[in-house]
Amino acid sequence: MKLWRRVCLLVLCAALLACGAAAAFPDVARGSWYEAAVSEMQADGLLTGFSDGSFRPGETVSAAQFVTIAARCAGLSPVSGQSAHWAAGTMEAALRAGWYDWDELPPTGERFDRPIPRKLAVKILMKALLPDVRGDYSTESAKIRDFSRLDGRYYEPVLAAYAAGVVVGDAQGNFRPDSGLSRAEASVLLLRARKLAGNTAQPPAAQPAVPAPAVTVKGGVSENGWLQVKGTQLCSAAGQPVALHGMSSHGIHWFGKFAASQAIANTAAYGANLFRVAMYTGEGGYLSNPAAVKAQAFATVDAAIANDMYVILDWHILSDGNPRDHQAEAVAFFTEAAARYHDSPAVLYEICNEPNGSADWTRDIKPYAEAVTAAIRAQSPRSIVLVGSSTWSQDLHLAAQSPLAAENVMYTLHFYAGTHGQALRGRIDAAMEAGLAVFVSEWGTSRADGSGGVFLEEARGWLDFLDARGISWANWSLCDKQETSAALRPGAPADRPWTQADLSESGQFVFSRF
Ligand code: IDC
Repeated sequence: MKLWRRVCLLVLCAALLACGAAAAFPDVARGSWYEAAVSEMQADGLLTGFSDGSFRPGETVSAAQFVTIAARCAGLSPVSGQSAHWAAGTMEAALRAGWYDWDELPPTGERFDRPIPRKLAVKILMKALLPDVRGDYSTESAKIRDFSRLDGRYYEPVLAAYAAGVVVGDAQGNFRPDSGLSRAEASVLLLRARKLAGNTAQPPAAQPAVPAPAVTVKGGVSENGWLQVKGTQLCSAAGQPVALHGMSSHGIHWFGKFAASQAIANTAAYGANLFRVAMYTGEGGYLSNPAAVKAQAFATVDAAIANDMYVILDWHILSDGNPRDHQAEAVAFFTEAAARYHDSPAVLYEICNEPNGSADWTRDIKPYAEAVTAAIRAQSPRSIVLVGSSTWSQDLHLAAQSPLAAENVMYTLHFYAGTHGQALRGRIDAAMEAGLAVFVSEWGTSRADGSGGVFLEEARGWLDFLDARGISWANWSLCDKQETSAALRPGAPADRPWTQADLSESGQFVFSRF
């Protein structure tokens, strides 16, 4: 009898518990297109609804709600947050996991309760649940009628989501990247991604061969001394692989105040061990006003040296696309510079920023590089020389077919994250395989015209790629110009240390990567 009562009690409890877990949301319509998804997610403890018991399927999902559900789906635990918002801990964990960037949802929380745009929701769910899926650009973009409205920053996740069938678009075939989505829609999308993640978990997708990160050291001139090139790697005097990271100035004849001592020291304070002195030759620069611009360039080099930083002296050809046109001036300039700095291990010489137009590697650039390198070596035999190639320093493959015979020469590759991607990365790998040492002496988070974006997702991919290969870089540019590649906000001061608020979106990202 006693036993019987206990069994009854147990059965009753179990019934109540099951009932509690499955208590359907009263506002989820039976037989609706989303009912099955919401019930399944609820049964798995992924959806909890509001304290009044409702689910509010038609309500627009907020960023905090979406990230919270995605975190439950992916098993991501909260860490300590940066604001008092109820979701701050989960948001911080998602940010650190790289699901989104700080500028998309600042950790200070002011956008947590706003509707999350579809493009960002898709990015987050792909990162959280299907990070290895990729979509072919032409196949997938053809499925999206309003593809032209999608910011390039979201191409990768959105194309992947279409390829995986997580997103199918509305009745007109539009993705509507900037609209919000309802809580019902969010549940359907997340459940689809979760199921696919479960299915794709085994067997693991074949990983592309990514080289193990090169173990490089940082540190300034006093630590690393005279640099040398060993194989394809820049090394310290002691032979240890070194990576230099820092900012390029904008044209020093325009933005000289950000190429002076305090500004350079400010980048060092964030961890930079390199500064690039962009001395335009055309555009009203050195060739128009040699004495003054040279004095300014040398003063900038001196300021970098005083901060124990490596410094690139850059003969910044741009509108004057063929370096041969001013070879005599370059030889004279670098002869004087190398004589002045012959006993300083800090200075690297970049002898032609970006040959372009008709400039040809074999006919123009290589003979120019031989002449200027010889002039530098006559004064300073050990200095590193950086050589650009045709097509704005993108034609590494042409340099690799016919490299210079000299030692301690590196070949520059310039990229802009909103314009250049896998094709140029492929050239770097091919050039390294052919034995070239590569230096990314200029790159931007923007498009190649210095504006647009910023493309932080793409930039992150690029920097990870460079880190894995021990490749050094300088970012364009340290100035407050109204263009997205500028690292400083318009009006930022040049005469005191900077706070985060002085840095642009690009600057905050780049400085965090020094
Ligand atoms: C751009 C500057 C822009 C300036 C323009 C012309 O960002 O403010 O008006 O030059 O002087 C390069 C060049 C670099 C460009 C940069 C962005 O080396 O001088 O700066 N870029 O367009 N190569 C590819 C991109």
